[in-house]
Amino acid sequence: MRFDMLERRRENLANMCEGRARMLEDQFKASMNHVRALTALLTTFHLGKQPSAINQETFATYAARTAFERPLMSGVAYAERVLHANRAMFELTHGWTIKEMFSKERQQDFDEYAPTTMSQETVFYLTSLDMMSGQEDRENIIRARESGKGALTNPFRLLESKHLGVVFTFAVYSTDLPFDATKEDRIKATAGYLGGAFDVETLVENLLRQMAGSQIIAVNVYDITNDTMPLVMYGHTNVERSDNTYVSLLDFGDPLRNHEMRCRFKEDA
Ligand code: WA2
Repeated sequence: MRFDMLERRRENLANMCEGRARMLEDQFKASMNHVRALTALLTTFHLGKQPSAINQETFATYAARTAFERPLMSGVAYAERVLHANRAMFELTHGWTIKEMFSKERQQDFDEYAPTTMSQETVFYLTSLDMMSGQEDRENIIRARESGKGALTNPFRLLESKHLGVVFTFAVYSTDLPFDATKEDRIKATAGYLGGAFDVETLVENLLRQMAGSQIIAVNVYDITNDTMPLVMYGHTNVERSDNTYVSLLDFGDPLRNHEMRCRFKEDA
């Protein structure tokens, strides 16, 4: 191919990749901002009222009515922080026992638990499961509550759907904390966790399929937090960084994680 044609092809790939990266980033951030807004709702109407003005039914209705605000999420849920000393009382009040995430058996004794108490209908199966029993969810819960910022997991297979995705978690505190509160202050004030699953495998797929040129380019998204071991977050075929690949940086709003999009023309295009 002539040099100027190759140049135009490259430019075309760069434009398509950047367009996709910005679209994905915007939808990710919009979804996360809305989960953050939900924490204010929970603080005001759940923790701030005696008795709580939010129950499963109210939460599920509100979550369904605002689902369009979280275009890449399959569902949101609230898990309560329960200390072991309060477990018996908590289980008696709810009329169910706290369960391990994968076996669905009664959770064995630990210092604390994070059972889901309210959920959007689409992820109702999380109810009563201790979200601290899954490694990705657990690490995310701990990081979110110590930082007061939103946290994203590694890409992993989500419960039930088994789709590849990531979970986003935001801590809900029982008191307003100063911005410079210590980790210990934050842990002590933690009342629960609001989170949601980004079903990347189906919802990102949908988004990208709708964009012009989707038949001719292959797109992958990687978590490159550990640069020597990129983790596939989206994509069927592995796209190596090479001369034929354009790389767009992605910022999903978790400063401790890095992501990138890699695009190339498909073999026959
Ligand atoms: N939500 C949906 N599917 C999942 C999942 C999850 N976590 N974990 C594994 N599959 C209630 O961080 C608190 C949501 C976790 C929030």
